[in-house]
Parts: sequence; C-alpha cells; structure tokens
Amino acid sequence: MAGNRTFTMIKPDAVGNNHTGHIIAKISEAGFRIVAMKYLRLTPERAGEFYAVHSARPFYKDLVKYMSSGPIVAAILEKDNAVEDFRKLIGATDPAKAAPGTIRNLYAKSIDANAVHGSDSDENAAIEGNFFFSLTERY
Ligand code: IDP
Ligand code: MG
Repeated sequence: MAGNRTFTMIKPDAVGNNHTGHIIAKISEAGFRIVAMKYLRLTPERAGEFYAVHSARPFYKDLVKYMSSGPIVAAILEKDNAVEDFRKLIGATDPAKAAPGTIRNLYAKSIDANAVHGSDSDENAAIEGNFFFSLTERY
C-alpha cells in the first residue's frame, strides 16, 4: 500500500523569486496537509549529504553549489498516495517538459533550478524527512 507522507523542498530559485507563497498555496489546494515546515539555508556539506545518491552524476557539484546558494523551505506533507500525487503536482524534472499547470511548469526556469524537490519513493520520503526534522518538530 502506498504511504501517506512525502518530503519537499522549495529550492533557492523559487524562494529567491518570491514564489514561496504561491507554491505553498498550490500544495494546500492539491489536498496536502503540512506536517512539518522550516526555512533554512543548507551548507554545501549538508546539501552534498542530501544529494549523495547523485554524487556520480556530472551535475552533482553544480547541484550542491546551487542548493546551498540561498534559503530553502523544507517540509513534510501528508495525503493519501502522497509520493506519487506530489510528483504529479510538481511535474517533470525539466520544466520544459513539465505538464501545464504543474509547479515546475509554472515556477521553474531550468532543469537544475527547478523550483521544488519531491521524494521519489516512500522509503526516500522517510529518509529525507528525517534528514531535516526530529520527531518533536512534527505536527
Ligand atoms: P527529480 O528532482 O525530478 O527527482 P533527479 O533526477 O532526482 O530529479 O535529480 C535531482 C535534481 O538534480 C533535479 O531536481 C535537478 O535540480 C538536478 N538535475 C537533474 N538532472 C539534471 C541535469 O541534467 N542537469 C542539471 N541538473 C540536473
Ligand atoms: Mg529525485
């Protein structure tokens, strides 16, 4: 059975371009409840740790630099079928390929600065949520 939680980050480009409020509104309108949320800036070390799974990819260094370039919003979200439904809401990794009306279609400019992160599995949703939030920081 699909789990009911996912993890997201509003990335530095979207925060810097003042899209934070619009993106949170889209997430709420799509039926996700916020379980935990914080505004912070990742150090390059923490960004590298978060994206360690991509450490062999050619864009890893740039990704770490970008994800530590400014503040982000990290959140745990709850809804039935959360991981799959949230991936649909954000759209494809490359905003040029993201379906109309998706968050990346609306707010992202490029494949690297693509406005939001969404977990790709229930297992990673739990790992990523735990990376940012302790048990006492959740609703
Ligand atoms: P996802 O965020 O849609 O799950 P992943 O393949 O997991 O996409 O990649 C993680 C992040 O790495 C992407 O959201 C994007 O910021 C960046 N990224 C992915 N592919 C590329 C690329 O080809 N060039 C530059 N950055 C990329
Ligand atoms: Mg991914």
